[in-house]
Amino acid sequence: MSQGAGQAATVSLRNSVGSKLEVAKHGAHVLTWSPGVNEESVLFVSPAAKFGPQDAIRGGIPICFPQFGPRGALEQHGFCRKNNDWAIAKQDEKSVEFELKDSESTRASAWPHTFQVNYLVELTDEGNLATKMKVKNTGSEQFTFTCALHTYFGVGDISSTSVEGLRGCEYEDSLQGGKVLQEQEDAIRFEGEVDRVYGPTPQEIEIKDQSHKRRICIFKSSSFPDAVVWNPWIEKSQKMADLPDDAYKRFVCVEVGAIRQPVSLQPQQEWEASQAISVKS
Ligand code: TA6
Repeated sequence: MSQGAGQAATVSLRNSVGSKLEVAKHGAHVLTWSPGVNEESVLFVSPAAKFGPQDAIRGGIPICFPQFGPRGALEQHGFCRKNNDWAIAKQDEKSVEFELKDSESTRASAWPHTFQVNYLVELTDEGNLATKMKVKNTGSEQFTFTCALHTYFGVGDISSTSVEGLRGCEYEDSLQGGKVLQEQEDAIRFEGEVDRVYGPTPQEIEIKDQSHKRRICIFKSSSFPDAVVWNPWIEKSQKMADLPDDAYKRFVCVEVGAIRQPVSLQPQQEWEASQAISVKS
């Protein structure tokens, strides 16, 4: 472990082709990922991000579990992303697996179940970023959860960025009180705040980052049936203390998850889901 970005205790991985990533133990939070040697991280982290033990880090890949957003009685996005009890279960030169079990504080929360989450972060030989999340019901009663990997992708300019692959998908528009609509566009563009929960969605979604002349490809397992597309734009950014006012121009969130249909696990039942991210010119 070392002290990485913002002085959080982090694990760094690097492979033979110079790809590298950094994960904070706090929240098992992937902070940076560079697919190629001397390349900037593909993930966005706010210059004003906070890294305290109670903070949700603005950027990278926050883990939203056991609740996405305000969809339940827990705090926004659940307790996982701020949790300091993640342990390193396994580590080798190209991967690290974090493990979180229920604790006194989680059992005292509005989601008092006994559980185990394992989160594997891997740098593939090609330099791609692969993450897999497993949830096990280690208790004696059924429970349900919603979750997402709330990935912040860095882009050169949000105004020349689009998200592709969701045409025809149903979505809940958070800006219209969750009104259900259907995506009509091949390419979702940004001319204001966008906050939509799509689902069900295809396994492949692409971010076209024209300014950097690249495509960021997301491949998710079918057990992540949904995808959130979010950019706060101007007004919401100005209300966020951990995001500079103009930083909305430099990222888009595409968040794979199980949101619209909560996941139910019987005692001893397991669920897993994964996303792999690659960059193409
Ligand atoms: O990404 C979708 C969303 O639920 C938005 O509504 C916005 O709240 C965003 O997450 C960030 O949430 P946070 O709690 O990290 O500020």
